[in-house]
Amino acid sequence: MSFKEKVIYQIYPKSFLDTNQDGIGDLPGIKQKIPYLKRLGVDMIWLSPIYPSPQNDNGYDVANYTAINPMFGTMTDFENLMATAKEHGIEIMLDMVFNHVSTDHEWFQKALAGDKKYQDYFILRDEPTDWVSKFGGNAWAPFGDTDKYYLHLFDKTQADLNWRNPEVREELFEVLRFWMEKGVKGFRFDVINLIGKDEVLNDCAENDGKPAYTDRPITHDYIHMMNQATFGKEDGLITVGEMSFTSVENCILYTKPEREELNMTFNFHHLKVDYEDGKKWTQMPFDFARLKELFHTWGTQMSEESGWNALFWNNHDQPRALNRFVDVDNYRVAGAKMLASAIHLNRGTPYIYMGEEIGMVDPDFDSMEKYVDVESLNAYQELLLAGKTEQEAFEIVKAKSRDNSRTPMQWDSGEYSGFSDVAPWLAVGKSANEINVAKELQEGSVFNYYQKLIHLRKEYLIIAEGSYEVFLPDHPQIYGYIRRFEGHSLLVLNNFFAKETTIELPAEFQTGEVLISNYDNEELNQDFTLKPYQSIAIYR
Ligand code: TEU
Ligand code: CA
Repeated sequence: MSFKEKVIYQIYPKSFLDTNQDGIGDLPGIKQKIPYLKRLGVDMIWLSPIYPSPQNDNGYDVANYTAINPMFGTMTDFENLMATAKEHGIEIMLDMVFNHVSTDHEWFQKALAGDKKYQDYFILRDEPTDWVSKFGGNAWAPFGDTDKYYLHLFDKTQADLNWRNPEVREELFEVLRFWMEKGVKGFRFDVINLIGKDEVLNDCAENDGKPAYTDRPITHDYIHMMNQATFGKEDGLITVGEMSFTSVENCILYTKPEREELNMTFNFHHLKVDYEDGKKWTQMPFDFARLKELFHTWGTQMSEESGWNALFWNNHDQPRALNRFVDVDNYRVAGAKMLASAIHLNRGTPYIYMGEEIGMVDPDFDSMEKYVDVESLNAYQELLLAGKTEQEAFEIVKAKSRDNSRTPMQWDSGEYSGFSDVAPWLAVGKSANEINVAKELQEGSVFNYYQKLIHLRKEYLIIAEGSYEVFLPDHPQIYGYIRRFEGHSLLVLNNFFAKETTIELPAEFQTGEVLISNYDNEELNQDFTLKPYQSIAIYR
């Protein structure tokens, strides 16, 4: 089965299931839930980092790439998880954080101790540039008691690696081989479009310095080298690159098969349509016209140039999409299904973030004390400094914090939502008694809807292989597209609002078959009315 037919499920290990009652999710917890994931029907699970780490950025600060963090279990636990997954026909994708390492990593420690070889593993300069760290503040920090500075595009405990050094590249390629030998079948590469830095680094006032280090031409060379030295040789291995602040032109280059870089890319443009002036720490209703324009541009161009998108609404860095794009108090269930259809029938590989399949929502915390994420805490301080009141700053963090998606998985209505018997590392969301797996499997319909979408992708090749065509580009409520493959067509209509709307159905689809809808099937008349948050897919 090609990566185009697969559906991938993302797990944030810290928050999935705690089996040894320390308040932290673990590998045996994931293993225990493999049958649940099998029932959902996903093909592969992506685990956010499980390696030793001081956890300043929840594991995206890696201190050792080829070991398991004791907090999650042992290498044996990992192998057992792999075996159980395999028995159920589920593959494992690991998260590779290759742009930076934790300053606890022995490479950085040796560099600090004066070892010249390891100093060349990092980006050290006499003078900092004006680049701003993605977690706030200048992106350079003093390197020990030398008079040099090291680059950290993220937290100051995440030091950027020097990919210009061939020894660094070889070390990282060796990491991939290590996990491939264990049977890992997928890699998600963290902010991989930032690895290539120019030889001479210059100030860049535009966009906090991003253009100076993002999607540099040399990055494509490094990814191609990595492909050739490791996964490119292995059939069926899936690679996805997380691309920060990228462009469709670059993502086509990263994913066009003949370039031998990656299978697919994540980009975040569609998740910035509720950012005022492009700034995350603001609040604004989402701009539907902009969302459509992005989906249509990326859909069409990737289709025409044979690039491939990773499709997603949620991940561990994003507030829950239901809270952003849907009137969640009144239409949570219809909205969850509509959002799911919009991407699962689209051209690209869909990703489901844990809890999405039961329609989980943001935790609705009452105070700042509940938040733990480094980015949120820094942003709160910056908002206060910028003159916001505590209440205003809190409201923004509440809407935007990455912790929104990191709260424990809601398994049942137990005290800690069936995640653990003890207080978890991050509080459980308020909705746990209403929204949880046990209840969903008994009486809900979102999980079944996801099951059906996953199944359809395998049954109707048009979903995996069809081209992408824009439908009703100027409609104020509907995001629609047509897929075409071998004489067949699939029309997908998604009403993004709580208001009904009537459209004229093209003649060819009036005689079509409804593949899936979140409302009871109705007749396909020329004048077709979509109900609030209705989604419908018509095949002929
Ligand atoms: O995120 C990349 C990234 O650019 C994030 O800063 C993202 O823009 C932000 O979280 C949205 O507010 C990846 C990982 O997914 C994230 O968890 C890590 O913190 C980051 O890289 C550093 O490794
Ligand atoms: Ca545990």
